[in-house]
Amino acid sequence: MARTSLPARERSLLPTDEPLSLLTRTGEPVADPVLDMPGDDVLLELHRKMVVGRRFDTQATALTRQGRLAVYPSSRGQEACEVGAVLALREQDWLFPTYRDSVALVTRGVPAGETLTLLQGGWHLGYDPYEHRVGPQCTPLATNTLHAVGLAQAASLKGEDTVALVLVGDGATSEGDTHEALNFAGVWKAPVVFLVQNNGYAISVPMSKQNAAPSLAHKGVGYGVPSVLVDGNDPAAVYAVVRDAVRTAADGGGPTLIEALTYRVEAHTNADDATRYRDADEVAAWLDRDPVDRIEAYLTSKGLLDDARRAAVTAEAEAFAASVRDVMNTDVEVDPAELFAHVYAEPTRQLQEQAAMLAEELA
Ligand SMILES: Cc1ncc(C[n+]2csc(CCOP(=O)(O)OP(=O)(O)O)c2C)c(N)n1
Repeated sequence: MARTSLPARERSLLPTDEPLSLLTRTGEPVADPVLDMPGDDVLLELHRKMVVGRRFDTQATALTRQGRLAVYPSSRGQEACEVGAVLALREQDWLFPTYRDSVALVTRGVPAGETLTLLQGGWHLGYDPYEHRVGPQCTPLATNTLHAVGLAQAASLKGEDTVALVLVGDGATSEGDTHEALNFAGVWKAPVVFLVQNNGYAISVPMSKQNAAPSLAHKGVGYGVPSVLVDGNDPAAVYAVVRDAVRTAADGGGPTLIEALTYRVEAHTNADDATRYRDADEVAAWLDRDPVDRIEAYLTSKGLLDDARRAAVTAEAEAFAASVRDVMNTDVEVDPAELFAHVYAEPTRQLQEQAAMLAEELA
């Protein structure tokens, strides 16, 4: 059905045909009729946090090779989403990330060592969710969508000014949880923002094998949730659409579904061989759309980023990577019996039996 022949209400929920963008791939500004270019201070902060985030990402990948991290899902290439979305949150808002979103956590201020505890296998969760207003990094796909809607609705019932931002991948939108979460977010007009980082693949499964809709953002219409399609490699645009969606939610306007078109440059995790399901030309084409290069080009052409500032940001990123190495190179004392703690308030008989078996094996 042609867009123009749809009833006005449905049309208003649909995304634009082309992804929204504020910067071309070579960093020239694009005038958008709806989105405002973020201010210079925000753009400089986006750049700083993206450079630091990328360095953190390469450091974490290196730690897997040194046996210091069990597994690491890189978000290289997705920094515009990881950083743009988090900087658009207010202090009182909550973030619900996945395993891929360590850079988002670090951007939110969770200490790197605490962020990486889960992936190191040191402890169930290395940080206090309440301290940073960051839910546990979830590894079961899409469970965080339900947590986000639940928290957002509870906050709304309590009269609190809190918005929940949930990050998911394209693959997670095929899970029932995402549909249940979108449905009730729409019914309740819960203050929640769904950001789908569509990086093209669910491990080796390409988008074409799991989605028949024109875009993932089109799915919002069925739930009465307005949807936005954005260039996910454009940090200015991602920041602007998430900030607008957070404002709408905070003002009582309900949820927004945002699909950000991006690409995972590295393999799914260090345990995956991406050359088995995608070719080098495809990766090269996306490297050409690099989000860090894009904002650097814009800031440099505007005279906001000079060699001195670039060097200072690089030095900050290097110092941060060194601090991550220091934390991760320190051996942690882990008591295997703690694996069973905090699973249930009252441990079940099965858990008690398993704990006893483990204790016997280790004795
Ligand atoms: C409920 C559930 N089913 C299956 C898996 C196995 N699994 C782990 S990652 C993944 C693909 C996820 O792809 P996507 O949501 O696009 O996120 P990305 O890894 O690309 O960021 C799958 C199927 C899982 N973790 N949880």
